[in-house]
Amino acid sequence: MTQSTPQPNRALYAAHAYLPDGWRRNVLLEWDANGTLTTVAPDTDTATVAAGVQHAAGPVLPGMPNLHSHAFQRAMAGLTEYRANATDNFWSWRDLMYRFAARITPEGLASVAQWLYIEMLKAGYTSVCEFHYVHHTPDGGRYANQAELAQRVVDAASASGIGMTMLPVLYQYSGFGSRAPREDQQRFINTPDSLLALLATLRAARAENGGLRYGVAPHSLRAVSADSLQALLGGIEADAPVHIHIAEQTAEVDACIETEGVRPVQWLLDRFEVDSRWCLVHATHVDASETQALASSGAVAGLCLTTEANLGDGIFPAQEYLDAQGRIGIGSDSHIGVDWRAELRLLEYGQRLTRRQRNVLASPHATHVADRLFDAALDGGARATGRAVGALQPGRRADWLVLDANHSSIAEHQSDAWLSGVVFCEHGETPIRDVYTGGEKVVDNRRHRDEEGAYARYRVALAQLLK
Ligand code: NGQ
Ligand code: ZN
Repeated sequence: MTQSTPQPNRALYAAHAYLPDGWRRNVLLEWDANGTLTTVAPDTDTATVAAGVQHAAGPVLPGMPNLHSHAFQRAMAGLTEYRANATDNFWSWRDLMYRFAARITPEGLASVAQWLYIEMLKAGYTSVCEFHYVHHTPDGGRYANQAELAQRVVDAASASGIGMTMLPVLYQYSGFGSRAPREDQQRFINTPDSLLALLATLRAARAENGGLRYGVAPHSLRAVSADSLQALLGGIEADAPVHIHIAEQTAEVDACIETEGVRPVQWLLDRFEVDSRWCLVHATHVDASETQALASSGAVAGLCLTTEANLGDGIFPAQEYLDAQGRIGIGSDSHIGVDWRAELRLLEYGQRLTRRQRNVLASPHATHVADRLFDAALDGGARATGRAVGALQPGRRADWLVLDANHSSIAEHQSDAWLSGVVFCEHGETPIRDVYTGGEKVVDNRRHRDEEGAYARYRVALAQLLK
């Protein structure tokens, strides 16, 4: 299709764009008033492009979905990097995180989330799945609007322009065997019914649209029972996304084996119809048979490499899983870093360091590691969002990044090395220049449209939290 466009403000012409079949030249992108791509036409003759159509400032990549976020934790990044006791670990970090969660207010959460989503957009994340579990007042009481905190997060996303999958979390117990919740978990606690009621309230106030989808998240096998998980799934649409923390720490694997007689991923696969609507976050500790079974299920393994490194979780068997055609996506989780390039780099580097090899996650079909991981994280991440994102294709959301072709990570390189430069090189400022979501340019030359005000509000919220 090489025709002029009647809507110059809903069209972009790119000398290079990364389409599902790789880098293509002279690509005309057009989208509709809802922000959905209608035309993706490579090899469009420049002469046929209508006057007034913008030309992209550099090569265009699809925007990356971020499949796992706890927005409030952005405000504690960098504040737990000291040894507080002889055996500092994930669980002692969690105690500190709970103390922080206890201090969050609705206004503070709104400011932190909005700044975080702006940071995500600037880094090239165009969608986020928010695994939202701080629901109630600090003593476990209900806000007048029971969905107050979730609504603040949804509003922060829409103000920033990032696409959102809101996943209200069911947190019911404190450990395997339906143990009673702890005092410092009261803000999180619901039954399946009360969580579904909260979700209904939220949906009534903020309806789904091209930039917003709802799903649910049972927090972990520690926090729900088989019965409550069943009840939760019975209360939502059959295709709504379902995310769960599954096997991050060896202690939870051990506790699962002790009480249930089987490892966590196996437990879930045995009891539920786990398919492509599922995202298993931190499927870190899987044995060989779970690795194969998870890959065959079609579920997405949600990998959060910088957080998993930060918390001392362990290393996921990525090579075996990818070779079994398993789906992956990436998340920034605790937001110790907000950069998909770093997530993909660390995914490969964990393998290199443990195997003492190079280019471990390449495949015979994708010899460039960065290309294989970028494609995999786009596809799996898009599935995890439950939204039509993750590719420059008609029918998908008009979400993309424009690279700076003069950046030292890619300048003078052939296009087949661009993704390698973007993912593996760390040379100064980001090579991501502009970012579009739903066809709107929300980041222009590395600046988000609301950056100054949002950062000022974030600092006020942070000062309040740290007082
Ligand atoms: C969370 N975060 O829910 O924020 C968890 C820690 C838990 C990560 N796992 C709490 N990274 O798993 O109990
Ligand atoms: Zn998490």
